Amino acid sequence: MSIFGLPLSVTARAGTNIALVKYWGKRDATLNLPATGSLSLTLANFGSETTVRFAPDAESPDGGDRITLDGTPAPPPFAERVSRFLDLIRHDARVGLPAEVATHNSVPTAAGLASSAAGFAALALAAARAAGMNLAPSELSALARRGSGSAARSIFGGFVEMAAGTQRNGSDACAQELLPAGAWDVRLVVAIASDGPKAIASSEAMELTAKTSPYYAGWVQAVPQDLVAARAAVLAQDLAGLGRVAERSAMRMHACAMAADPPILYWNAATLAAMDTVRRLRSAGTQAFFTIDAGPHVKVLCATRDAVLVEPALAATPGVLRTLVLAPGPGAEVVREERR
Ligand code: 2P0
Repeated sequence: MSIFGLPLSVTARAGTNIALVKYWGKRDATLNLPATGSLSLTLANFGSETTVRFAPDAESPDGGDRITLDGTPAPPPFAERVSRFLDLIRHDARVGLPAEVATHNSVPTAAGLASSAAGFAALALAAARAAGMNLAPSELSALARRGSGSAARSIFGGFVEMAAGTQRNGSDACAQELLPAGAWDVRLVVAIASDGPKAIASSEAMELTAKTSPYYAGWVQAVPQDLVAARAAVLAQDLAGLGRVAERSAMRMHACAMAADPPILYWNAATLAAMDTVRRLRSAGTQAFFTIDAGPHVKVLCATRDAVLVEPALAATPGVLRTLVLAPGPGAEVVREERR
């Protein structure tokens, strides 16, 4: 934004992240405040790039923001969610202009690989800068959280911890970096277990779980100990310690969701087979540990040198469609700024 001259167009990039201590449930849906903290790994080369420009000529034919996703007009639910998020920035920055938003994803949208984490992190950074706001990283993280809880973590690189916060306005419900991307030589090997969209969107599934699962209170109560153990394991670069917490956190999150009414089950046969592959690898002496998000895919944490064993074992697992080997990556960053 500029009062003088041409509007500022800002392009930002963010990587997706995978939680090792899961976020599943909110304490406030309006401010999107999580019920618990979470801990994640931000990934390289697997995310979103978004360009934002607030300007009078950015208005779409129907009078709203002009929003594209991978070069074509964004589907209405996506565009509405983005516009609602931009309204927060317009309010805070006192900008009364429509925005032009062009998002490109290198994460398959809505496949349980967290495209919203990278998407809202990149959008928060690009839109805040384009609106002339100068936010500290923690403020940017709290802003990204309003778009999607997991996006708060993608503002930072490497291993990241998200705090549940205690303030009613959510100002302390933000993430911080625990260990930068280059500090620990690990990989996440992803076993893609289906090509379809997820069975139920995570926001909706979390709400249903919180309302109907008898295990929800136990889940919320158990997360803080997992965070203490996972944080210590990250700082000590203790793979077995971190892996043990990650598997337990994922199993508890899914157990809690499975006990909702109606039940939420994200797994398929390939998910179970891949979990079995990880256990067999471990029995044979390879340190590998799984986590599973709101979808059937299995993500396996291992040392970089062991990815050459883990990847073929997952690729040969019945029902696994393909595999990806992902490295830790940086936090959200501005890649281009121009006046046009
Ligand atoms: C996580 N997930 O910690 C958990 C584990 C999925 C499974 O955060 O409602 O898309 O937008 O705040 O961030 C996915 O939830 O939910 C997620 P909203 P979000 O990664």
